[in-house]
Amino acid sequence: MGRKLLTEHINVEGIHTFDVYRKHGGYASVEKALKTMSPEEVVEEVKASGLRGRGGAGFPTGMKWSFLAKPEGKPRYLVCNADESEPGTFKDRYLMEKLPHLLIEGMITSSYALGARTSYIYIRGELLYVLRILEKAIAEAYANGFLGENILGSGYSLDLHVHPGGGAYICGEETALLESLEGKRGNPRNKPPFPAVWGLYGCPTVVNNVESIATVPWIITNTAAEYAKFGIGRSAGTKLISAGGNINKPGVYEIELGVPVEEFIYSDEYCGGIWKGRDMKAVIAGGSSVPILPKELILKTAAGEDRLMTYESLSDGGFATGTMLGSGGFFVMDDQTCIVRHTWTLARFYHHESCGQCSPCREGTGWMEKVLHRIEHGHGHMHDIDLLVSVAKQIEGNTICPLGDAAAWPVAAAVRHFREEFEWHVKHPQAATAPGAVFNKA
Ligand code: L3W
Ligand code: SF4
Repeated sequence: MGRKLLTEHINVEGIHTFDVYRKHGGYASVEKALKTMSPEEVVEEVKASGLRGRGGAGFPTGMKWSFLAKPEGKPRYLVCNADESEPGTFKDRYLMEKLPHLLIEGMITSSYALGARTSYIYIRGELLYVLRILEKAIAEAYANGFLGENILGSGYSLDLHVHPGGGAYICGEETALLESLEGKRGNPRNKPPFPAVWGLYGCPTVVNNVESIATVPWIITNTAAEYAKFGIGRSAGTKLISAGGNINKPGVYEIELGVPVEEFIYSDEYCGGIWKGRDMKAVIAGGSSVPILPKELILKTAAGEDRLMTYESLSDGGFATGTMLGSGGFFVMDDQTCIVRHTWTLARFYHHESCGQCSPCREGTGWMEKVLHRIEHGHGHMHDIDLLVSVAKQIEGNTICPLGDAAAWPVAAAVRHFREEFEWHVKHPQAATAPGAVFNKA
């Protein structure tokens, strides 16, 4: 069994309450930071840990913190991005539901490091019951002197609010989230300026994912040096993986970064293999926004080495042969899965969720959905397959926010790795549209 850093006590009865959480060592990082460390020392410790953002981009957390501008007379904010909406990703919900005080502890210690006096948790609007859990836990933290004025007599004060999200995938993009938090429509802003300079209400703001913030308590309590002992190279620590699809044991797993992909999929400690004894066809390793990989490439890199669950190994070979760790939404498809149908479903999602601000995304996602719909429904032409690649290329890199790329990459990768399956749909429309029909290479 791998060591659990965040979820060690997740199944302890009553761990969602202040008293039980405290009994199991909870809030130690707040005591340590506020009583014995300067804010700069906390930032340095997080930097030294090698922690990278767990929301999808993998940007070094300590570096992001050190970019925070400190202009005279302006407040600074910490905003937790809890708008988890990436298809296939459900680890933040699990963490907040089971361990609300871990996130609150991370918010306090991180806010202290950043000099924030007011902080926010922006939670996906649909997760109303989790919002209630957090509100209850926040009230307990106030009642026990861990939030509010003069926390633990340290002179540091913090108010923490939970804010329900706007009910759109795009509100999880950090600048759209800030717009939404300000009470406006969640349209992404152009970057730069980054939120670290111009964030909430035009003030310097750090936006971090739930899991990133929930990792800070362990680092501060146990030291960066201890944290850096977990993982491999630039992929330090552990990562929560939301495992789903056609596997025997779907769920959330905290893995030490560096576990071989094959072990993750087939061992009983994790996914337990493919359901119904079937073969595996493909995997989306990091949430729906990352390129899909066929079985051969998800298990081994192009050089024939074991693919590992790390930022580097999963992206080995770029998009020709690799993918991304992303948000850790690990979705496995068996040999009965239709890749064309799956790609169309995703395209429909991104088209629906595009905010419509930039033409390549607004128009391109619509085109991709339309073309995929006709291929899937037996009306496609051979040139449609290249048209998909061409539209994807024109979206990539030409949009305000990453949703454009997120819509383009899965389509381009599906055609790159499963062209034969698209061609089969075009050449054999009747067979392809029969109920339950799936392309069979043999
Ligand atoms: C200051 C600079 N700050 C970069 C900050 C930036 C942001 C972070 C990463 O998208 C990805 C996306 C989804 N000065 C800075 C700087 N920053 N340079 O660093 O920035 P970026 O632009 O690389 O990414 P992002 O906008 O954070 C996130 C992908 O994640 N994804 C989506 C996951 C969705 C969820 C969910 O629903 N919860 O996790 C999955 O792979 O496509 O590519 O903070 O400000 N010079
Ligand atoms: Fe909106 Fe799409 Fe442009 Fe992002 S890329 S700003 S979602 S239109």
